[in-house]
Amino acid sequence: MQQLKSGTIIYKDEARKLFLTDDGNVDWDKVSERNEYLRPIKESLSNKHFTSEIKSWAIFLSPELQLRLLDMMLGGLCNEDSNVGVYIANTEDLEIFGQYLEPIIRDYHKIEGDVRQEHDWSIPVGEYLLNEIDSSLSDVSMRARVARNVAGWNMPSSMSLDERLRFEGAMIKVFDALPFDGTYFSMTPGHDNEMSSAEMDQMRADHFLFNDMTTDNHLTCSGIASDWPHGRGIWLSDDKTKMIWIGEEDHVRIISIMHGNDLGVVDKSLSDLLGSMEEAGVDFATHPTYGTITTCPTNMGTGKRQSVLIGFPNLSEEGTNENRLKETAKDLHLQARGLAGEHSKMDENGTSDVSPMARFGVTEAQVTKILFDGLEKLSELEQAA
Ligand code: CIR
Repeated sequence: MQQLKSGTIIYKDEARKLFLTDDGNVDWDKVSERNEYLRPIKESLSNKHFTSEIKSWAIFLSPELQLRLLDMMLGGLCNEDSNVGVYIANTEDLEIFGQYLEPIIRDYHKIEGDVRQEHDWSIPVGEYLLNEIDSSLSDVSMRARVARNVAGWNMPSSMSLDERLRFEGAMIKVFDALPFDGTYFSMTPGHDNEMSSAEMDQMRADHFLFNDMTTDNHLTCSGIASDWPHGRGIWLSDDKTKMIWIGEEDHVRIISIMHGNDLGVVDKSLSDLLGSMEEAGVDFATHPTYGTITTCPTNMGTGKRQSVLIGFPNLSEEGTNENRLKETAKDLHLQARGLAGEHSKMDENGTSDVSPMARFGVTEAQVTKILFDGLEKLSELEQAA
């Protein structure tokens, strides 16, 4: 079988064919062979949990379900750098393929025993003040987002072009009902709300808009980036503090970005926006145990990621030793990313996007507290470094 090298971009139809028999059924021996090849390079969770028992179970699923299971695994099978390697494609997949997916989710989130995701948005304003950690932190870029998928629609990796366009139309109706003034900017060619390339560039420079998804083979081979840029866009509030992405890794990413020093303020802005979508009738997909159903198992639970952009020149050695900052943050259960998301670089001031790693088994309120407490400790270590 052709071995896909890192950096190769392929799309779902092509990816799937690598693991099919001539008559179009899943060839599980090819899946096993590929996993054997990948294991010594990097063992993703999808690879680790594709045990001989799971293979025997998969072979007896209906041909249609076997294809659906293979589709979910394409991200891991087609990328040598995959960490997780599985993307959920339908909101009912956790029921149908739980035997395979649940061990992956539990492994990633280190879940032991019976845990159920709880939600709590009671996050105080005026308590998590960054300038009380360090007086220089009075005007910090603060971001909080939740990933959500809407019940009744296929998830992004399994949507057709027509469904992507209908979904965008359904969301535009929701935006019209929001109690916030804002505008929808579409990336769909020829759309009434199509944004210009200058607007797109500006939104990316402002870190409002997501990147071109076709440059990431995890997203292309799994089908998440299919039909790009059709059905994709962003709703942006007039005050530019609230935004909703359409058609990225999840159906919607609901986001608030604010400058200031009070983490609770950005949470309030985000929960107001999330609540107003629910009031407008959007039924987000949830699972009784795992909470919010997201495309990537890493986001299951709260789907919430909260971050701040702060410089750590000492711990990062003026940006020359990003790993030192990353490892120090990791010990505090925080992730320190570069300036433009995962796998991007920090600057010479060691400016990093710092967020708690936990998404599942913590509440939304706990995510904020973990961020604040972690920043307090990271700041002390920065001073001492
Ligand atoms: C992987 O398995 O490495 C990719 N599917 C990405 C995992 C991290 N999740 C994410 O960026 N949402």
